[in-house]
Amino acid sequence: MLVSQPLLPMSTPSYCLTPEQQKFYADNGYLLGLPPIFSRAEMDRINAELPNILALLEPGETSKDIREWHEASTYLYEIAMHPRILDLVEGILGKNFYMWASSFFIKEPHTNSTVGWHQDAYYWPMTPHNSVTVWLAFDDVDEVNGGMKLLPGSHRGGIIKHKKSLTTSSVLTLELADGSDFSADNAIQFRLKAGECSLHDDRAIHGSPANPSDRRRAGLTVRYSGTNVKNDLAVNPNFKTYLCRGVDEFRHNPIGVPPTTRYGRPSFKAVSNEEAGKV
Ligand SMILES: O=C(O)CCC(=O)C(=O)O
Repeated sequence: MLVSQPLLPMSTPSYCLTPEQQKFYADNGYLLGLPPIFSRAEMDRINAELPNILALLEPGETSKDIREWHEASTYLYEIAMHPRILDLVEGILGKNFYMWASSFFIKEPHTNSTVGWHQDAYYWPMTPHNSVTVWLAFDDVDEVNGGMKLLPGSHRGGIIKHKKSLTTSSVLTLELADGSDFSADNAIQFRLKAGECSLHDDRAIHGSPANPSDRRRAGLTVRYSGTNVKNDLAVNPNFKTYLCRGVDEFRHNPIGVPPTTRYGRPSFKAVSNEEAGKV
């Protein structure tokens, strides 16, 4: 389907992070309590179009295989590049940053898939660590339907070696063990309404349990990095950047071409450190 009309209005009230929120993020590695990115009506429209993206999955694939489809789908690109989101990210990364990844974490009701404790940075061949994830809630998300948990301050403790997942329920193949690698005792429960988002640092330890509830738990992660961050193309050769704000004065990375089709999937697969056999 070619682009007909935009999914979302682009002229929006902007919200800038306060100095207190910026300090909280720097100290804790995450941010909650932000004003909604999208209204209920906007989220309804976004959710109504989600099946068109899921319909592009091939036999044997799951929603977890939707990685970097913003490169071929204006539906996802519009969300990922929406000014209300970019305003928040600018408050963390500063004037010059790009968007480079998007993926869904969808847990249907009564499903046992989990996300093992991990640090995103362990999976990504990117240096230095100057990346933030926006986790946009497509549903109301809480402790009942498998909402994410994160260990405050863990982004300041360095990158820990991950081991092969012990449980088959984790959608990730590498994880950290609560109790031996770290302690999750002080982990914070993320709660979001549909249309709200959280922010987290690429080194923060986080994960999420299964969804035993009657409610779906769907979120879209979009990843942004400062222009000083370089991807190792020997690991992830199809890496593409979309400049969000400012200028790319470093020119470390290839530049992507915005999509022109509402629902599409790229012909390549993104490659993590683990998938490339580097960790
Ligand atoms: O959705 C989740 O439960 C986990 C998300 C995640 O691991 C991430 O955003 O990096």
